[in-house]
Amino acid sequence: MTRVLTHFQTNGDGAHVVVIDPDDQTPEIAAKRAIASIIAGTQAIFVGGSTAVDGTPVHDTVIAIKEAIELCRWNSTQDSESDEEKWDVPVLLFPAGARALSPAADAITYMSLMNSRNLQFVMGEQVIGAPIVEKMGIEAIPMGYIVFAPGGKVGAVGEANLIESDDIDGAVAYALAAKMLGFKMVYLEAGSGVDRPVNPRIVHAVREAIPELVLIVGGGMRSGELAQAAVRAGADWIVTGNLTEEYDDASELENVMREYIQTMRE
Ligand code: 1GP
Repeated sequence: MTRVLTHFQTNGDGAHVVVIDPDDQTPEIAAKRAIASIIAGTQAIFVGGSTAVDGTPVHDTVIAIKEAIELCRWNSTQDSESDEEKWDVPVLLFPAGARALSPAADAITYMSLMNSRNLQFVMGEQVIGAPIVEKMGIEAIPMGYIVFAPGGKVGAVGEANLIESDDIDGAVAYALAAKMLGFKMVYLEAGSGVDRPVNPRIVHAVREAIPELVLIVGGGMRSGELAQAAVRAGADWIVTGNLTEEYDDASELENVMREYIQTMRE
């Protein structure tokens, strides 16, 4: 079962993911933001944050988003001019740990924080979560998660040995290790809300080193121009979190995200 992985492999080259932190908003608001983003062109939703959360807000948030997407899909079937495929947007767990799980999700980014000093984030939570995910029967997509300076909260909480923004050899070595370990996706993370996203030169070098893996880049991608630089350097998918959470008004968010995604793809 690799349906969601296929979605990531075939829609890359300038696609957009919204990451929603269940601790920052109610499930209803999360669903509204997800829908506004999808109308604007977002093609996947990650649910999860960098702090350990208990499973309930994660589960409620996943359910609210999934129900809202299904409702929009149904509405689109009633309208001959609207495109039902637009709603083929998977909701993935992007968990901080083994407690942040929900069986309602379409898939889970089964990730290892490769450059953490703490074994718990490299393999510990993964071992605790594996029997739970197996029982839930959701698709697990193996992902190497690599945190760069400045790193933000995830760099600190995840006890990462941050990779400096000019350390191209270091970044490439991690990316190659991710490939050799069998990961299908690699996520280059600079940290949520940071003022310096991952250096496009690093994105480019990693892209060249692992052309067959899905390459995701996030952290501090505040503008369409920054996202465009990462896409031109070879990123398949760009993630934004904070940007989405700045707007309470759905139509305002939709306009901002539409412009962002358009610029990103130019
Ligand atoms: C978090 O990389 C993401 O994992 C999102 O970062 O909040 O800065 O968009 P931002």
